[in-house]
Amino acid sequence: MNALKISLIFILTLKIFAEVSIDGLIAYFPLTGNADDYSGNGHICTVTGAVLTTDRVGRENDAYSFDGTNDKIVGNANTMFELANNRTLSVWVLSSGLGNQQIVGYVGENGHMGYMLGVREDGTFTSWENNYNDTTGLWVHVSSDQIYAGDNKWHHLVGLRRNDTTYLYVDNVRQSKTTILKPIFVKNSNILIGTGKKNTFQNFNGKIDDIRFYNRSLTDEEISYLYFGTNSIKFKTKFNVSHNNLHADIKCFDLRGRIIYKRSISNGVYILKLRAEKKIFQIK
Ligand SMILES: [Ca+2]
Repeated sequence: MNALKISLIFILTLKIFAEVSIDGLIAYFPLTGNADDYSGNGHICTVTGAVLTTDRVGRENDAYSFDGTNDKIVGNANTMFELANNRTLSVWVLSSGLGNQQIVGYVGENGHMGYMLGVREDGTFTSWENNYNDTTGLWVHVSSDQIYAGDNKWHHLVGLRRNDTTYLYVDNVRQSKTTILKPIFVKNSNILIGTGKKNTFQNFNGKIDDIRFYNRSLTDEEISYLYFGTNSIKFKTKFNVSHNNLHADIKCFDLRGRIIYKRSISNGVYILKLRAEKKIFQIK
């Protein structure tokens, strides 16, 4: 194997679903025909009033519509959602109404204690968190730089906590405001979708889709992948592999030339598996 050098370039144009590592994915609700959890953790949600509707690319019965009055989806309590530090909450949302509304989060029965994505009175999107208790209350909002309420357009929201700081991303852009408050939780907290409390409160008016909870902070590249990967029809992936008996470097780029995945590997046999729509490409 002396001086063996292999250089390979694969250029593939594929139709790819969003694929971010499932590492740390503690709940995943694609809302495809139902409100089932596909993370493997078996979370149970109950749908009240919300109805299936078309998603952001026109797929029927692939998102839920909420009437802004009493529609909601409520899930179970689980300590795995009690994330005071690193976490990520990702959702696609279409707002059809004005006023304070709640989109998705993990919050106590009193509407306090936890974290959530929502719409504020001023029309901004917000990632809020709260560690209110009976004697002292702290409630902070990381609001978007622009107003989106009622624009009837799909937007990708990510509420994320990374290294003690909470950020909000809208359509792959990190918003300027941040906060450093850590939320706390109560035993009767629940997954809440389209409502601010287990009972009806500040219910959302619009559509919600593709909810992901992670117990880690996604990287900017992963957020970009969630945003562009699900929107883009064509996705060019280029692999550069140079093998000099020591290591190989693999890099994948999106259509804009940005690196979406990179990894160095040592000698061995590897299987490269790409999952595109209804197909799996495998290279050994
Ligand atoms: Ca969906």
